[in-house]
Amino acid sequence: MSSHDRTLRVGMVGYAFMGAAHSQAWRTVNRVFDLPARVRMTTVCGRDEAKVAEAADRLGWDGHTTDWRRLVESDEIDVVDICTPGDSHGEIALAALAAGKHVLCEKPLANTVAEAREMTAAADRARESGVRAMCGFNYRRVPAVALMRRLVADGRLGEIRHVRAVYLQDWIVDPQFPLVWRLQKDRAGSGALGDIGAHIIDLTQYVTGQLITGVSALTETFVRERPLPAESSGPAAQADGNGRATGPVTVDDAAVFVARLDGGALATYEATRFATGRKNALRVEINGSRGSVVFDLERLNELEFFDATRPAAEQGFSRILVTEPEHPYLSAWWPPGHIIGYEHSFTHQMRDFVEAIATGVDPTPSFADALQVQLVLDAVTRSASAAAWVEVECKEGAPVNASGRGGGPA
Ligand code: SOE
Repeated sequence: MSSHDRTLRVGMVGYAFMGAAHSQAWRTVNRVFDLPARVRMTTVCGRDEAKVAEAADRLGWDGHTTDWRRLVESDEIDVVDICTPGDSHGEIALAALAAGKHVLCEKPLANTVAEAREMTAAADRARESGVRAMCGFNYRRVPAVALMRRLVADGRLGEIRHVRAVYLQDWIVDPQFPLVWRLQKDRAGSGALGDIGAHIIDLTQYVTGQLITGVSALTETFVRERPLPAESSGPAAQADGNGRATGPVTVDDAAVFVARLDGGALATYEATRFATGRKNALRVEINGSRGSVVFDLERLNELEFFDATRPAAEQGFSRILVTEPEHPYLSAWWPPGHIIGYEHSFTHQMRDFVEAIATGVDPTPSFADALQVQLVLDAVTRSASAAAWVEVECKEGAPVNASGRGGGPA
């Protein structure tokens, strides 16, 4: 927190898609929500001087730098927002926490469990001096997801029996799509699994309050060689039929897995970048003994609810329009029926982060929550390569189902 007023001076590292989404949220958060602190978009950081200078101007940052270490060490920065590929999350977060900066880190937290553990331990140490850390699982902050979680918590679905989650994209179906960083293991850690699978792992654990205890998984890489990006300094290039330099895809294009949750539910997950025609299709369905609920990101202002306690002749999935002011965040926006969008989840994320910092409480999802997701990602990867059921270690090191519930194949 700056010395002279309740201002949080933010430094953001990375300015591509997530950097742009975060910038929109930083620009908006104090204009929509009445918060105990104001953010100042102080510095954006990127490797290319000309490009980051242009991004600073376009995205609304006061200044720019090409040196993230200088940003992290600066006395003019209170918060570090990490919007870079996963291979730099660890070193930036560790340096920022050691420098006493609050940290928001994009998901997944890291590329490996070891890094995620180190980051979580550093966040735990930093918390003792009032430093806060959060991981950017933004879909938790869609009001319809909050309603979904409340219906489960209030017992309206009864005993949770099934969780069914998909996250479907198709942006790399064309084999000529270049070998960008998201397709390289050393940069991204994994492919669809960590990028979009992480979201449905976090979301289902968040909504149900249950943890994944074990998985059985398949992964596939459908296109194994791609043209190098124009400015690539990437992996050893070969030449394709047209003489263009190509490189190996080293991550999964798709991951599908079944899982047990520690409350006894069975779950199925599908994360793919090859669902032709599906652009950003996240859907979660939960079936319980007293009802079911469905969230679909393409209709993010709505929730489908089936109440099995109603008279049979009146039963059916009802469509709840989640725009009333009693739902989280919505009283700050527009009157009922005036819907919100994808970008609002990031503004809600910044709202909660700023309030947590200003009031001295821990924001969620914490790095420990994100470590739990990382442990599931790791279990899925190990299961797929071993063609076997793999128990998920919990963040404290014991298997999640040490509680005796859930567990491997019946
Ligand atoms: C992948 O293309 C991606 O940008 C993810 O990285 C984001 O987390 C997701 O919200 C949208 O899709």
